[in-house]
Amino acid sequence: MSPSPPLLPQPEQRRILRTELPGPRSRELQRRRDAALPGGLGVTLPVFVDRAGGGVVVDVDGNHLIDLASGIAVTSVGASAPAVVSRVREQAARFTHTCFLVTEYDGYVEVAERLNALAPGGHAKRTALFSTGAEAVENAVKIARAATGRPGVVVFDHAYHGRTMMTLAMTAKEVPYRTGFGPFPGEVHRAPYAYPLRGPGAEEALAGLEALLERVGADTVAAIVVEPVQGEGGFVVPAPGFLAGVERVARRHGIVLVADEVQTGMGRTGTVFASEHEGVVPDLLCTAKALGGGLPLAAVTGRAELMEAVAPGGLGGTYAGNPVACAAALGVLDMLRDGELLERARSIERTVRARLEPLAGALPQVAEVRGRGAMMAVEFVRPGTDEPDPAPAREVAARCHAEGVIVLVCGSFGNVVRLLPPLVIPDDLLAEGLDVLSAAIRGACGGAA
Ligand code: PLZ
Repeated sequence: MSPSPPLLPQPEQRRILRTELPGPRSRELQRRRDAALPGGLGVTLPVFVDRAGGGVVVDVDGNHLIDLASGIAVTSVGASAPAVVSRVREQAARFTHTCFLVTEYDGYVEVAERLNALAPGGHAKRTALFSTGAEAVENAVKIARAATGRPGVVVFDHAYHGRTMMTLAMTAKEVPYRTGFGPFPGEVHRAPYAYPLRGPGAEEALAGLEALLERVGADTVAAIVVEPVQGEGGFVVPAPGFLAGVERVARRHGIVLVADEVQTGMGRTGTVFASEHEGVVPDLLCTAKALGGGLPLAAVTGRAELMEAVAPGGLGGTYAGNPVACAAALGVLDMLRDGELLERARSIERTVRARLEPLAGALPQVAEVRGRGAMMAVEFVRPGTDEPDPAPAREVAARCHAEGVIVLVCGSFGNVVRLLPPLVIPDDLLAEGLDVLSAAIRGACGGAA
């Protein structure tokens, strides 16, 4: 057997534009894509990637783009972190798959042990692994129903939980996620989320939740599923007291509190889990995205007595907890251990606020700069109103993309530009990305660049 080749050095951590974006090779690949793939698969920036790492994505035309997206909050430790890549290579050489339901391997157990230790709360915990965020959320619902014997699921305005049928029933935004795909599973009820910019406040939203429970019968509700900071819905940090209030309401009615930390988890917000910012202890915690460091891995971590409510054979999946993905997760968990990446997330928040908050005062279209840690966003409105305006968000993103900076748009109204840089992005690259973004915002809002 030939020895494995050395790891590639990290791509040069610098923005380099060699062609217009997308360049000729990307455009050629895009033509093939358009002929071979359905249009229902959208794309943010039609650039094809050759390699990626640190804070840079290198495309097939040799352009180095600044990555402020991390493949939607996945590559928090970088897209080719040696701690992940070397474990993945080693595991892939030993075996790629057995199906954990057929014969077992220790990597799965170690990921579970480490998530049990990291998740908030000192109670006994268990972890079951899956492949995608939606699958984790679906399984949390199954576990909550099995444990309570109740059917109902409460979710919130602006929520996003995935694209499978149950998680689409739980997701709030109609276009493009749900349109044409119904009917969806029933027993899903929607309560108000305390969205500081658009109201209601924490107390009013909690009263709305109580009123909903009164209406549907609290004793028919198995789970309240909440994103501690909303992701696709607009990077909404709930008003202080809201999450803790939701936890109190859930406890009062014997309802299982499920935190969907698919986007917020694994250090993204400056703590390992965003629930920690308000001292909330979820009964079940869903993780995915950054957990696998780029490989598909998801988890439900929760109270032992709830997790044990499902009969043998009730949980699983052919690929659930794939050994190569578990190896990657162990690399991610190693990198999170000393707290340095959590501090990086907090420092990214300080840098982003210092650079972007002045724009909120200077430009009437910029309603708010908000977020936690390395999960930051800018919301746009029509000047002089609080009416959401998607046009500047779209234009800001287009200007950034043309300049080689990858940003994403989100929000129920499509009017939020969000930043999810890898936590390992070098300071100077982040600063340059923010310079491009600030100029794009000024340009799109008619201010001087
Ligand atoms: N819960 C909070 O953010 C995924 C969606 C991308 P999957 N968000 C990115 C797209 O348009 O499909 C997400 C999330 C939260 C669940 C999910 C679902 O995770 O791994 O995409 O299934």
